[in-house]
Amino acid sequence: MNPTIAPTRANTVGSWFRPSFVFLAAFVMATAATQLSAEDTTPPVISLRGSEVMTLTGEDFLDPGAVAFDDVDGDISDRILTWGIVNAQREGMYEIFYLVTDSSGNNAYTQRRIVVVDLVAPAITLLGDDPMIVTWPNAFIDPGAAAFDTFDGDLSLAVRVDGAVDGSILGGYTVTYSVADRAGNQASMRRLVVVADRTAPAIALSGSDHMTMECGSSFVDPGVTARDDHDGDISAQVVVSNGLDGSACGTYVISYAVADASGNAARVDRIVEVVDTTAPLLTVTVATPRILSHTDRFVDIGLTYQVSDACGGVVVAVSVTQDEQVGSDIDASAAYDASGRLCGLSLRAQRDNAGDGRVYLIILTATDDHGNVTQAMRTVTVVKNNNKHFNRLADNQAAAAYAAGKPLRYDSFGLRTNG
Ligand SMILES: [Ca+2]
Ligand SMILES: [Ca+2]
Ligand SMILES: [Ca+2]
Ligand SMILES: [Ca+2]
Repeated sequence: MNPTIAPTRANTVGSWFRPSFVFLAAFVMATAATQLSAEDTTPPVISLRGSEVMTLTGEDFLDPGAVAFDDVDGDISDRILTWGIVNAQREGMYEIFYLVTDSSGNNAYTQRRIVVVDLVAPAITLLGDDPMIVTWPNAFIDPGAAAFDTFDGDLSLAVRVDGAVDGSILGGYTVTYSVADRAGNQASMRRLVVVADRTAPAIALSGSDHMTMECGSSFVDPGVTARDDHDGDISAQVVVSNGLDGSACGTYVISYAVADASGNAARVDRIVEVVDTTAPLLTVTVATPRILSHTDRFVDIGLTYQVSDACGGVVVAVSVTQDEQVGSDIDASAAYDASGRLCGLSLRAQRDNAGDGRVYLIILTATDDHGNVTQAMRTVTVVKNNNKHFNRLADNQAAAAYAAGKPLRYDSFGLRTNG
């Protein structure tokens, strides 16, 4: 009895039912009983193409089929009936039966065994990045992994995860995903998770971001403070890039740079303007502040001076005025050295007859490179003789001229200069 068997031709596998040899034998016997012929009693010869036992490891089953020859009918391969089904995606032992009958009802059969085994490990696919960066101090949220097996299908729910990630501690962590199929084939994949500090430090200027300093003085840097979310106070690691030249006027940029231990960098700049607002230092000495009027001769008054400026060069100019004019002669003469620097001054030892003596007011003007000016003055008096009376009058005039600090009425200088 085999009411559910539905034989089909050629290699087509037509039923989910796996017929046993017992069912097949019953069919053969029934067929033989009804179709035996006395003329041809020799059954056909049926033989398999390909191997009698086939092993599949996941690939589709392609039946190589069988051939059949009969002594009377010849090649009757196209009459071969085939039973059986192979599920190449399910492990197991399968049988395919091949039956042929000649035109006189003689039967022949054969069979093939197919062994389906799973030798292929599941495939794991990581979801999300690998490596995966987790920004400290956030927790690692595992995107998981998918697993698929050619025999078992989706095994994602069976994936086992090993390896903890502590988002509060910087470093690299390994998370392992593993799974096995029903046949015991193992698969695993690893993900590198890096807990990283990705936030740059905060760096802040102490003091103003735009400072002014006097040329020639020392720059006192108010500094910066640097604080990192992970490393804390890293002010001591700030690197200052300072091209400041405090002896030269100009605008300078001081850069403060710092990086946290993870290499996140921060920078801030400060502008420093070096300015010269300080006038030169000037001291003047006259070795001969009083000269006698015996003749009209020129007398070197022994003028010396020291001048300096904290920032750059200084030019010194001299002017001489006097309180009286006698004739049109030249009354003052300045000397200059080879470099054009004032190096001496001679005045005419002359006075009119008013009897109070002549007063010269000598003004030295020192001007630095940036226009800052210092003036210093001295007086020289011309007395008729050493008479105390006349001396006192002349000295009083000189003191008044010095105190006034203003040019006197007559210009003695500029009549002749060498500079
Ligand atoms: Ca035959
Ligand atoms: Ca497998
Ligand atoms: Ca940081
Ligand atoms: Ca100056």
